[in-house]
Amino acid sequence: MPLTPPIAVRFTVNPSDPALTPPTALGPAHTALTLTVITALALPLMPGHTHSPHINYSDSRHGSPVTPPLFQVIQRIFYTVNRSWSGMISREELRRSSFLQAVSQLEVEPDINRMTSFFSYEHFYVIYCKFWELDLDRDLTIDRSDLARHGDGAISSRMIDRIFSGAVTRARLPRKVGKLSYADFVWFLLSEEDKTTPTSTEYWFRCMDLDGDGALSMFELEFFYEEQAQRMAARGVEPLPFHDLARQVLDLVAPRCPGRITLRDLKQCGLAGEFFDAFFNVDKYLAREQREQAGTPQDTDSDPAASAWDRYAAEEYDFLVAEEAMAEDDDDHDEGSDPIDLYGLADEDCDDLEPL
Ligand SMILES: [Ca+2]
Ligand SMILES: [Ca+2]
Repeated sequence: MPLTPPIAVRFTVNPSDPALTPPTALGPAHTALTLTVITALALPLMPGHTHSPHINYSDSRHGSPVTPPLFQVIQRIFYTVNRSWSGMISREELRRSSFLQAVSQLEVEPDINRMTSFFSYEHFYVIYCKFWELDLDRDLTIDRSDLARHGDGAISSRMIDRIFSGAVTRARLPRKVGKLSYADFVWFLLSEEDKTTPTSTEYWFRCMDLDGDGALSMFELEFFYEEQAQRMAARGVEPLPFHDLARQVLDLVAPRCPGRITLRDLKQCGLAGEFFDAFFNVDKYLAREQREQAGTPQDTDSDPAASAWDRYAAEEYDFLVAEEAMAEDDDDHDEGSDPIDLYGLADEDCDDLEPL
């Protein structure tokens, strides 16, 4: 049985959201799938959904509520399929993606949690709980100090600044200054916990490309490594001098133009995760270094065919289930412990009292 979300929060598609307006650069509306249309397509696929399976475009434009599991499924669809980051899925993007194949598999797969690419309720629950842990004031947004607590403070402050700078804001989505929405957080967490995907590589590349010229220069690498080195020193680890690290990184990535790393270089080298963690996630960088020194580069208990995200989500879900079971045990224990003496009768002879 899936766990119950901590609270039934409802997200609403805002009909005035500019993201729902087709951009003229991409042609007329019928050539691409908008957020609203994807909502309508995905809604009937959700387990236990309570809305009409015949929801249509006009219904959504009037602000049909979107429940968190559905909202997240939509974000995952865009994260994986909308390779252009336009907020509009083109026919070509849909054709090249695994989404339609995943939809067809729903007809033969009785357990939706096995559909880990888009539809898993367990994956929704993990992301939702992670958001819930950070959103202390319950305003359904994440601010800088909230995100700084993610992963016990693993992400550097310079990278957090970049995430909030708008470098990875998808076009036309309205956003509050200094706030990440739930949708932004879904993109952040998917990118942070699986740096092997194309979208993740693009996400972090955009963050590190400070001047937006399409290449990571030595200056940009040093800017992020400066804080990373300080954080390693704070953990009692002597950091490599930047020039030594840069030499290692350039050997790893082998950019076509020496000293300038492009997005294409990073995708082609297949080691984007190692690259990014070396510059802004000190804990993952050190953990990988320790595993490599110990000769155990990968968790031997996990399914080698599973993605980094699938492994992360499975571990976190098991942890959340265990945590919830412990909380229930504590509740049961409390109920079975000494009763509160509401009436001050504990020291009196109560033999003649009727049980309440
Ligand atoms: Ca908040
Ligand atoms: Ca640059």
